[in-house]
Amino acid sequence: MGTTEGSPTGQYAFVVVSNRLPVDHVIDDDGNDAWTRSPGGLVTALEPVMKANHGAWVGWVGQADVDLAPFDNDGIHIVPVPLSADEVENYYEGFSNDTLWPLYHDVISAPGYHRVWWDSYVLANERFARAAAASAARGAVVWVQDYQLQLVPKMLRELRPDLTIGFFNHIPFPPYGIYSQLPWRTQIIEGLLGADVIGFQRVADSSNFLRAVRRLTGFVTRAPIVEVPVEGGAPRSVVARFFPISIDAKSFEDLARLPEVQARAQEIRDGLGNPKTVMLGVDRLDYTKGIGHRLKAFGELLAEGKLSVEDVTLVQVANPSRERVAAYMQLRDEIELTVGRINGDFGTISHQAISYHHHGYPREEMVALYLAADVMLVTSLRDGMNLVAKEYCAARFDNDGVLILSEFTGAWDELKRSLRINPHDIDGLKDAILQAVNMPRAERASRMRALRKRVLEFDVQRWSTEFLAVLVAQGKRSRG
Ligand code: GDG
Repeated sequence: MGTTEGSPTGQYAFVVVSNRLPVDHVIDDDGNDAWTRSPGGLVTALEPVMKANHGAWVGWVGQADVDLAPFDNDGIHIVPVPLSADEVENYYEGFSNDTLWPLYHDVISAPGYHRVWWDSYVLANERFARAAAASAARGAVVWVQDYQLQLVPKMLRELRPDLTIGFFNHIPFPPYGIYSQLPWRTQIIEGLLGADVIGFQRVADSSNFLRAVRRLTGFVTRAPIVEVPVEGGAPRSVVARFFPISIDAKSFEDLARLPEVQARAQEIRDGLGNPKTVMLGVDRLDYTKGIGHRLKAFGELLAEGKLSVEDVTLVQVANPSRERVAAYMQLRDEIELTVGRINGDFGTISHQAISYHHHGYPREEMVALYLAADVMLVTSLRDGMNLVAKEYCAARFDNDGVLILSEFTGAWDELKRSLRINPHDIDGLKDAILQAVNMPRAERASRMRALRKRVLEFDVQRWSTEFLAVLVAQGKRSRG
């Protein structure tokens, strides 16, 4: 890595670094390059900070071998980082999505440990770090996002010691007994400790991280602080604590209040043959989400005659995801086989058991689905937060609807008036489904009011404001 003297200084006081840029490349009607802003919560939360602080966003455009010059897009300076087809395969699909993702989600699927993947991860992280270093003004605040970029904080600190560096991990941080499998476990910990503040979703994640720090480096920790020794100087303090992420709650409620979205919700119910109960699952098609467990519970309830397809329909949106990774291809086959079996066994000419959709929808349609659903099923086996659970509550301004929520999600720490389930306990899951289907209106309302209060108060704006306040304070403490 280079040194301070060698690295150029950019002009941006606030820089976000994430694997993917918040814009998608499209070709417009005249055949020219154009950009559409992806409407994720992170972008919405950071947009005001970006605009007020002359912000830049460093990330990959999502296509291999596309090298574009930086450009401005609606008040944000966009800095594309190119990735070759090899890097997409090794750094992204390989090390990020087939090593770190399964390892950090309790090895639900077996992680692959391949040295070529790791080498590519190091090189790609270096490229992101250099692009961030070249964009950041002297003393700027840089916020690095997620598990694909865990080496960036250290690399960036070596290039630019003047920067205040934050990192947020969107996925869980595993217990040491699992984390210690990783052949490069010490390098990742050292990479993260380059930051001033390391944010996690849950208290359990930050404690797991602090334990890994103690075991692998021997550095002293006094939660939430890690004292990182500095050669010939006083130790540097790093804050590692939880900052649960949230959603732009008001925008979901605003959409739900639109008459056309409500009309669409009714149309969805009509289209399903107006069953008494509509149950809904919305997930990326990922093995962490427990879709198979949910289908098993529903299938058994139908088989036992405790539910009937005339009364209950399950709508399952399975958003296509990581389709080139083998574990995901296999998962898709398993889920679709199960859906086909359940529909074949229990469906009638007029009533399907499961209405299954392997595609993504516009946000308005998602909100219409939330409004149409009497019961929302979140059955993750492990999930950093799970934003879908929060979106469902935000949309339900009518104080109706029942949220069934896995205790293995970050959201469970906040949404305690949901129906808590352990997705591995199929009988418990079936009981919760029956309880939800039969819950009296007054109980639904009282639970939903409490859930909504939490989600509307602790929104993504608050999350980013709190993280950045701690980060800036920590930066001042360390660098005056
Ligand atoms: C990771 C962590 C953590 C889904 N289908 C459609 C669609 N979505 C949107 C949802 C929601 C988002 O995608 C999914 O967020 P989740 O939090 O549920 O899950 P991951 O994708 O795994 O996210 C997770 C999150 O990062 C944030 O830190 O909570 O734990 O795994 O917003 O609404 N959106 C649209 N159409 C779809 O078909 N428009």
